[in-house]
Amino acid sequence: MKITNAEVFVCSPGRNFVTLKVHTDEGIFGLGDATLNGRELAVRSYLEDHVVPCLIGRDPTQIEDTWHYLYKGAYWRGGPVTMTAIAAVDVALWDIKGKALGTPVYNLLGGKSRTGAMVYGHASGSDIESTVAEVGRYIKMGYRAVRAQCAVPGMSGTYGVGRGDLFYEPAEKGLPPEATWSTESYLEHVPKLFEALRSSYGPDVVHLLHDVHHRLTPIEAARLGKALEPFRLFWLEDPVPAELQEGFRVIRSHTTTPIAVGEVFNTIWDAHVLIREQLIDYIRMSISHGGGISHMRKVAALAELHHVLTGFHGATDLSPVSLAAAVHFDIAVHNFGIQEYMRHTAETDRVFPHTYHFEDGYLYPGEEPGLGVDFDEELAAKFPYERAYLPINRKTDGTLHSW
Ligand code: EZ4
Ligand code: CO
Repeated sequence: MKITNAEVFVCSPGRNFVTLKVHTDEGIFGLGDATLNGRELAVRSYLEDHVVPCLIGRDPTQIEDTWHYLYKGAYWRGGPVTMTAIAAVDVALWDIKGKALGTPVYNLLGGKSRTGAMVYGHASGSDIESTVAEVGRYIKMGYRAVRAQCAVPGMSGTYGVGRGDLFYEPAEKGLPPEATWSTESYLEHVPKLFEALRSSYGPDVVHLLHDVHHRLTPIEAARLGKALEPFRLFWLEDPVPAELQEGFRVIRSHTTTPIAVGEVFNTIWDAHVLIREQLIDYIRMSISHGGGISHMRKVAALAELHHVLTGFHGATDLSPVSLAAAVHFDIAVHNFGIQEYMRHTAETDRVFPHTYHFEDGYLYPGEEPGLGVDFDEELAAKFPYERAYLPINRKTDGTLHSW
């Protein structure tokens, strides 16, 4: 089999997605997600201008060799643009392999370790009462785990607090909007939210999660982790910016609240110290930003040795192609922890028809060969790219802060 062509599509059925379609001389094609929120066109160019010409004529069954060809062959290793592009090629090749062999991708990854992947959804509200009610809605829909984010009094536009009803979209159209941040108000407010959640729903009906979006210092994060211990979080996510990983030692020495990190990591080299030193409990790298299925298998295997579970990023900026790949991986890999899952808009679901499905708090993959996801090019063309960015975040004195 040979790769004959690969096309990159940028569309915006509710939000922007970059999709790679790899064609072969046997008529089989594979799909990969190349979406990088707020930097979509850079990945399109990386693929179209630098990767696709090198793919033509290659054997699509040589997935591991192609991965190293793109990673090592570039000389310039790693980074989000490169690794998202490599991931898209890798996932498309796994899709092709599954179709060629007539088997779903999870079967190529060792078969099922479980039947479904437990997911968490995002509940948020403008105050504690409405956030508690929103968590209740997710419980009623069958979710076993819910991330709770609440607007902080006195702060405009708290990041991670959804605007829509059951849909969550972190990016905004146009140029980046700006929001304000006060650590003092935030640290006061969050424990009150989780106290209210546990007093409403009891100690064990639902797993509760919270995302800090990299906005605290290590000692502040340690204080928050300690304050949240009575409410038994499933995890506290991205407590500090993760470039300086020593910060996690400080957090770890103060609190037993489980820690999750990694949605902005791109390679195993971003994660190996945190995993080897058992400074985290969940690794949140995703297939689409972490080099694809081939690379994430290595991350998961390293994590398994060190009691770290997977908890893939799965916000709405990861397309249904990513989500399909994640669900196959989640049910196969032994040290799976949880999968983030925010439902896409109806337009997105129509552009990417798929067979994975949600039921009773779990996602289940389809049984057809490959990933079980398709791409409707004609429909996608009706939703052209619209510039959109993640918000900028400033402290109350105007200093730029983590997003
Ligand atoms: O900020 O997906 O856990 N989920 C998140 C998301 C991310 C966006 C970034 O593109 O933190 O909201
Ligand atoms: Co996050």
